[in-house]
Amino acid sequence: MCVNERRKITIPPHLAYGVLGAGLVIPPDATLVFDVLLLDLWNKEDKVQIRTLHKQQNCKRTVMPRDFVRYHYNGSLLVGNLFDSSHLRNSTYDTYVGQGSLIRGMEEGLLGMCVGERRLIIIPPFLAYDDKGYGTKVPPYATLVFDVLLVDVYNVKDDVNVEVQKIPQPCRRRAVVGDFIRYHYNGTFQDGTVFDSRSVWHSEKRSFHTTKCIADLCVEVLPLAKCRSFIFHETANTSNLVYFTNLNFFKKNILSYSRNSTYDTFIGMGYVIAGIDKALQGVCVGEWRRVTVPPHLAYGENGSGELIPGSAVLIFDLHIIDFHNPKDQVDIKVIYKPADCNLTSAANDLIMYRYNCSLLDATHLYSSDDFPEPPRVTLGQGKLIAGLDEGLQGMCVLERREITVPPHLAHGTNGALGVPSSAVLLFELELLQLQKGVPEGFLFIWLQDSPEPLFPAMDMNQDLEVPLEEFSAFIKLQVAEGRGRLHPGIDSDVILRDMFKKQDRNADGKITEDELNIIVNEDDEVPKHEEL
Ligand SMILES: [Ca+2]
Ligand SMILES: [Ca+2]
Repeated sequence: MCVNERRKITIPPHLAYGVLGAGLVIPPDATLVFDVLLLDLWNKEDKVQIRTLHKQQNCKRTVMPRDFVRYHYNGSLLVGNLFDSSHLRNSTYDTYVGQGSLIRGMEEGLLGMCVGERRLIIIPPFLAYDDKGYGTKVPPYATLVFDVLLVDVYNVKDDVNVEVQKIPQPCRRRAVVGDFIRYHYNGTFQDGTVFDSRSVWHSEKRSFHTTKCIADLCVEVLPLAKCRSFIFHETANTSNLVYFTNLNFFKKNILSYSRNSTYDTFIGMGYVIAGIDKALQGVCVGEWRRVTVPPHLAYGENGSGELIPGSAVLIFDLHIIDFHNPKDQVDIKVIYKPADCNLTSAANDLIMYRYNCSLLDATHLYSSDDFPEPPRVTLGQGKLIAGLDEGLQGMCVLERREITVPPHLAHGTNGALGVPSSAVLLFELELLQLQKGVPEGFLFIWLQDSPEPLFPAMDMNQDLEVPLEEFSAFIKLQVAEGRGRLHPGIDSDVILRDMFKKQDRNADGKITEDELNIIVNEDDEVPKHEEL
């Protein structure tokens, strides 16, 4: 007979109670008819039976003794009567395996399971509740059938598991503790269910760069001591302090998190769950990592809000956009340098240059090709973001460079149009033209010692006065012969008129020796040969 089989068994008297019958119930020579339903069947030699109903192909970890598991189950008797179900309670059964907290057959039946696997585990009574049964629904000597779906497994000894999925080459630098990183992530549970990253803000401790710290939020978000050290953490090269801001701002920013904006934080300083803090160390820009974080390095036994159940293993797919250290300087990589490179750009020089600017994930931001002609700028006068100005110095004409500019030397924590907060920028540069400049405030400088005495040299026809024409001719001669330099980028006749006016103190249209000497003496405090 099979379990659940029902038979009508007719037994003639000579195979039953015969001529005697049995007491008052069964008369002599009675044919007996039994209606039999087989409810259960087992043998002392039976073992736990496992039937796999579904199993992932890619199973890297299976349940081992002392693991902690979370699973759903339906428990039924052999005939199919359901006696218990985690599904009806709407929560997984969570327990250690191999420590005697389960019936023996279950301890054995869970071993070797993968997350996402579904098994039937059939347990003979002597490995279940034996002669005692359990409650009103499990009778003594019942074989039990558990339909188990494994949701989660980890071991308290587990560390963060990092699988590098894609790593760009070359990886010029790896992130370390103290770096500020921007990354995207997807978070799932081990069974593949996505949890909504937007809603775990209160635990994920995002950092902000703003202006105010509300004490009660600090208490809520971080231990106060930690919050204080965070408040007074100063980022290099900026006067910005790093703060947590008020609750509404905090919520609004977290809740507006989307695939289009990165998650930004300092690494290794406790602003994110411990497992992520650890897993971010050693990443390269552009890298993809899958990180499996056991609950003791995530949200622990209590989980987080409605979204992260207690003791849940979390899997994060991380994509690193960029990172930098507040101490980083501009990184300059020379792509091409002409053989003849004597004249190089410096502060005060007027240059024309080409550029392409992008984020480190290759998102194009802006380019000189977007304009009718390449830009001209005087270096060293605060007209460009600091890192670009620095990266354009020391170049010769036709030299090409790639420079990496950390945010504190670019658009900082505020970002700019199209430039996210705290973004590292990559510039491709080519110097097209270079006109050596003069220090700020000067119109002309001597490149060699000026003639001594100056006035007779300037008064070329020796009539003791120097009108504009003579003055202009003299200065132009100095420039032509390499002894002096005019301010680049301005019409030289305009400059010469300005210079002449300054020297011609009484404005009679000519410079005299006295007028020239007064100016020279007034300018004594500046280096002698840099101005007339
Ligand atoms: Ca003259
Ligand atoms: Ca005069």
